[in-house]
Amino acid sequence: MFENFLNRRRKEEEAREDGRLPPGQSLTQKFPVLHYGAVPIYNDLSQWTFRIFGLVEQERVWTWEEFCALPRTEVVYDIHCVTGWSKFDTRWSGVHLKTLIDSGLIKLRPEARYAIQHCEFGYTTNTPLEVVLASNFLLATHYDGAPLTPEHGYPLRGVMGAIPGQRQESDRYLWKGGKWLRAIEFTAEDRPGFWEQAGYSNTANIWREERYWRGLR
Ligand SMILES: Nc1nc2c(c(=O)[nH]1)N[C@H]1C(S)=C(S)[C@@H](COP(=O)(O)O)O[C@H]1N2
Ligand SMILES: [Mo]
Repeated sequence: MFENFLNRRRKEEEAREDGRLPPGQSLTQKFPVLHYGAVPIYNDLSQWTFRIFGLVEQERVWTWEEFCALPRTEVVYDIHCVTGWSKFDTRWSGVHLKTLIDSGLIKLRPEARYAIQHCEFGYTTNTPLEVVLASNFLLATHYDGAPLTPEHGYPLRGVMGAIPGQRQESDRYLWKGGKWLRAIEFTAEDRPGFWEQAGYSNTANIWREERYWRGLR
């Protein structure tokens, strides 16, 4: 027991020295569940759709089957929750938004500058466009080789992680990935989402420890 604790402490110190653990975070081996409100339960996905709308040349609506046929990617992320836990080397698979744009499946209008993720029960989260187009954002259907569990976002969630050993300007806390994701809207103006309106930082950069909203600038 105590040895485990010392081990974890040592790993945490190493990670901090490597520059892999952002300021104020500690490591966990568990996978905590964190969200506001209820977990939606899907008995079947026949009515489920995923929609791309707003400042796009053409709106898109994909059924579950169609979504599963999109070009897929597997990624490994370190994830960082604003409440202080970090988990290293989490393995996800799903679809990169950038791939859909590069392959012409989504055509953005030039005025598009922000992306709003829309989830079940009205949860939203917002980022600048370049953040969801970066390699550290994934539309994930699987975690660690298996479909997402209901509490982690089944059937589809946004995952906002950091690529181990890399620091990107686009690295954000995990709340910038919406669970039970149903749509992404592209906008010209920014629109603070659920946690952003509840007092969390609009920008949420993990390396600058942007946790809370510091008032109007
Ligand atoms: N729909 C929805 N997505 C959400 C949240 C939420 O409240 N609702 N919370 C966010 C927060 S704060 C975190 S840390 C992660 C947690 O993901 P996990 O429960 O899979 O660890 O989900 C994010 N996505
Ligand atoms: Mo979080």
